[in-house]
Amino acid sequence: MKKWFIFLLVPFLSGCSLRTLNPISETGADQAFLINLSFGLMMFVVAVVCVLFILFTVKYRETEKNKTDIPKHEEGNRTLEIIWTTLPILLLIGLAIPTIIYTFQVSNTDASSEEALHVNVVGEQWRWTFQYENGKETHDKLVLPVDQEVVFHLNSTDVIHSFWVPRLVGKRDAIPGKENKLKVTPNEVGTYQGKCAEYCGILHADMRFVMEVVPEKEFEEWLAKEQ
Ligand SMILES: [Cu+2]
Repeated sequence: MKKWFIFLLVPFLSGCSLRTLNPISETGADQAFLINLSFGLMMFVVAVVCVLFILFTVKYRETEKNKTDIPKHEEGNRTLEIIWTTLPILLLIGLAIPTIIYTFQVSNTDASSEEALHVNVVGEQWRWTFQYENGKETHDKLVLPVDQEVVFHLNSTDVIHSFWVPRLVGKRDAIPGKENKLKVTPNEVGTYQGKCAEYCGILHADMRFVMEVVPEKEFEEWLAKEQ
């Protein structure tokens, strides 16, 4: 087997369930849209550059016929200069507008609704603690009701950690002495993996947790139960 063949096997290594591009929340979907948009714009630029590169290499290559030609001297080309100045500006504006809108939306935890569920999330080397409003506390297991807005209050007792449930929403840091908030509404019942996304010491890779999204009634029962 030739060595390059090994690269064909790469897609089969994708058994990991930490996926970000099929989110179960609207905020996650907005973020996935931003990823797709920036990737799409980037691929557009890559495609244009590749096509022009190939076109010019072929068109202006040296042949027997043009070997002794001296190219015409150009003093600049206003049309071209306007095009390659405005096009990147337009691309960046197209990227900036949705990015700014969605970034402010996800950061605006003050706009959370009255009946939002508040959960304290404490990161420590190397586990997660989740504290509910009634005093219930769990480790490495986060249970949430479906279709209910939740505001996470992130904190840490030692070093900086990063709270991340890939299918729910993007990462947010848990910093000692500073509360970070994250507002999101999970819209699909299921069990999801979460982990610390900031290197925080020797057992960082083991700092995982499980997020269970359950129907409202089931959540109420779970919350009322003794720990
Ligand atoms: Cu950590």
